[in-house]
Amino acid sequence: VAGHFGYRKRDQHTWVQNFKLCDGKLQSPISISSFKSITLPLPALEIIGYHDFLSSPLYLKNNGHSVVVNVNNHLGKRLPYIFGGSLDINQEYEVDHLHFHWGAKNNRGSEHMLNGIRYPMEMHIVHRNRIYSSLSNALNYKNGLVVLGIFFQEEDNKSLYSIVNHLTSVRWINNETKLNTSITLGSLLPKNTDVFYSYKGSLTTPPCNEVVTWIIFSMPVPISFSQLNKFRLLSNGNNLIADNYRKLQNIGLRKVYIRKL
Ligand code: 1SD
Ligand code: ZN
Repeated sequence: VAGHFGYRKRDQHTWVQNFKLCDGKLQSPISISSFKSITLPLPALEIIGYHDFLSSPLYLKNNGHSVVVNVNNHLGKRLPYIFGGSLDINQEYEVDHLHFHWGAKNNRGSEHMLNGIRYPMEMHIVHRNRIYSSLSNALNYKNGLVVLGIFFQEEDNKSLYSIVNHLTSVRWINNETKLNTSITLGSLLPKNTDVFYSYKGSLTTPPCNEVVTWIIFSMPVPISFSQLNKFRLLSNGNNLIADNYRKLQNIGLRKVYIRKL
């Protein structure tokens, strides 16, 4: 979606010069506190088709900012989608792609913080409102996107093998490789999706459009140290991609809602 931007402190300060929206009042990520969140009696988030294998071929790509699995080529079949939860009634959001933000060290990497914790990695499953024909079209509308944010914490995890084992093939920018095993999105979600936080925010990368309903699951997903280290070897040509997370943004007047069981 955007061209050049960097994650080093001095680079992040320049985002607003090239991308005006990054200076808005509804920016992401934010620091979430369960105490300050407002409990709402929300229905469950309906997560449909997440246990079906995604149509192959699936490609894993290093885009210089992250590593991405595109899912939007599900020809013929209906894409996995979500509705309910904190989302407006009758609005369905189809999966488009997923990508990761990670740190060079275990004490950083996630974009959002939860109760003072920064996890070593955060996965974003980006969804597009079905009423818009494409991701770039959806970027023009307040209800355009939903991103599911999923934290990882260090522990072994077999369900990540299919992605992690291919990371060495996408070490360099624009490298792309075909996954030789299919994956389900469900295997990448936390065991429990009943508890989540939701707030109105933005893309965490330029151009920072304020079109994202964020849904952040409270429960993290396990990832092993050696799996994390494979992400940490990915390069954009000049530097390692690690530490590809945006600094925290002000919550301002926004409310964060929590759904509990
Ligand atoms: O960083 C991603 C960006 O690469 C793109 O995927 C965009 C949606 O098209 O979303 C942002 S983010 O807000 O999900 N980090
Ligand atoms: Zn992201």
